[in-house]
Amino acid sequence: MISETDVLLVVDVQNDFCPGGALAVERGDEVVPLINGLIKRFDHVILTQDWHPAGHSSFASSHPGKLPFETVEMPYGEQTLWPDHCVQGTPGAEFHPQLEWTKAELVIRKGFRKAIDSYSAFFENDHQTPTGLAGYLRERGFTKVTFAGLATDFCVAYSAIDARRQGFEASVILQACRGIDLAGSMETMTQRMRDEGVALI
Ligand code: VGL
Ligand code: ZN
Repeated sequence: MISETDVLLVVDVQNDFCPGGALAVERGDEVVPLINGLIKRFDHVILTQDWHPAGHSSFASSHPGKLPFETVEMPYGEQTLWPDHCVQGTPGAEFHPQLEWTKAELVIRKGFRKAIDSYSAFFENDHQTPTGLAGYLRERGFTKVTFAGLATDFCVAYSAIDARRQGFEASVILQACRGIDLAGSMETMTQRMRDEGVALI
């Protein structure tokens, strides 16, 4: 049963994470019809949107000599480098054209600070800078967050783990997610979600 204190959080269903996009997640577009079904069933829906300024520090192109999917050491720890993606205002940053998002009550944009990446919908990758989402959920009286979207092993997983750490119930609908799977990250992050008490559905 879905109650008034439940919210659906749709993570980064944007063109750049779908086939043909700059950081395409394999079969990423397959989640769209499933997520549209979930959006219909939930009374409350929030979206996240990866939203980087041009020249963002998570882009390999900002690090001479580095290639996408290599890592660099940032002041806040190790950071994977990505192809340029989800640049503010570009078509790649828009939601998938078939995503039925109009019902969403909030769009949380993340990754807009040039010097720091943000996988989680709650905290940037320094694990300290909040996005404001936890406060919003508390003020609205939501206690349980259900996650779907892209990518399972990055933004979905980090968001679900932070939801638990912020005291919310969290579940992930795996069928309605697709992963990047970099260096075994699908396996690692699903185990980490289980360990943190995220329900995998
Ligand atoms: C994501 C890598 C970089 C994601 C965002 O949405 O999972 N992954 N930016
Ligand atoms: Zn990003």
